[in-house]
Amino acid sequence: MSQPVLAETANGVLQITLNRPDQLNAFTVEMHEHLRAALYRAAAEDDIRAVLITGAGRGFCAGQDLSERDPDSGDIVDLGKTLRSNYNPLIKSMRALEKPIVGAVNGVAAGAGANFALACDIVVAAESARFIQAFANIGLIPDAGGTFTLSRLVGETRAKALAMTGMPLGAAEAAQWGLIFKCFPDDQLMTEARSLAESLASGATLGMGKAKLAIQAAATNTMDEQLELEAVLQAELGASTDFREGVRAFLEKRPPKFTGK
Ligand code: T3D
Repeated sequence: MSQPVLAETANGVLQITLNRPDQLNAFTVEMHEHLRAALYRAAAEDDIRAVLITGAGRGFCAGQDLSERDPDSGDIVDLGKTLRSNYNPLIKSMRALEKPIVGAVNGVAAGAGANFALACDIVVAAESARFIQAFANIGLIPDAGGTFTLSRLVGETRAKALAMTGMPLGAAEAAQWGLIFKCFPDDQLMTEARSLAESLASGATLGMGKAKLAIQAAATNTMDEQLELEAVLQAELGASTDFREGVRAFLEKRPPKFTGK
């Protein structure tokens, strides 16, 4: 049986490919286990400097695999429990990873699949991709961080409209709204996404990881707290090899060779 998640490294990038194309890469419990393992590996291995996440086949991810939910069984599935044991740890581990994550949304991203995509640090999408808060169609609220992320990315008005209507938002409009970074013609997506991920992986990734943490912290910090956090993190980075190399390379008028240390 094929693996539900493929994880391959090349040129400092761990590429994670959701691999249930016939179900548009919908999440199963097994897929969550594999994703957790891949993200654990991304955190643990120094040679992995950036992560690229995409989907196999025509979809990115259709959210929870609804065939794991039986509406006719007498048992009520505790969705709070499935969120706490699968989706919440997934989103938390993506946000905690001090390495850049590029999401390459190759096709439809629906439900938790859309919010999983939006939890990546830099999201690029194929022109034909759509983002759908499909929860509205089955009487749920956006999860996988959606209620936090959506309003911050596109404001409350648009966040509520997406959540309540479940309307598909095309990639070009998603980029105009600021929901994602950029969209590319379908046949160029993976070349562009790989090139972005590899260029990040060869950059000053220690600093990128701290920038990620600081920008995320700004969502809840006061200005004073944020200024202090910047001072703490900058002190740490000022003692890094990458900082010394960056300044030295500038003064010597040559490209820097960063190691992420
Ligand atoms: O339960 C909990 O733990 C709580 C957490 C919830 C998180 C969530 O994500 S809730 C939201 C779940 N997702 C959805 O409601 C989306 C359901 N899918 C769709 O609405 C549509 O499939 C799409 C809009 C995503 C794509 O439409 P389309 O027309 O391009 O494709 P399709 O024909 O509907 O789907 C293709 C196949 O994928 C099809 O299988 P088949 O008929 O070829 O054998 C379809 O059943 C399967 N598929 C698509 N989405 C799911 C799925 N199978 C299982 N679960 C899915 N979510």
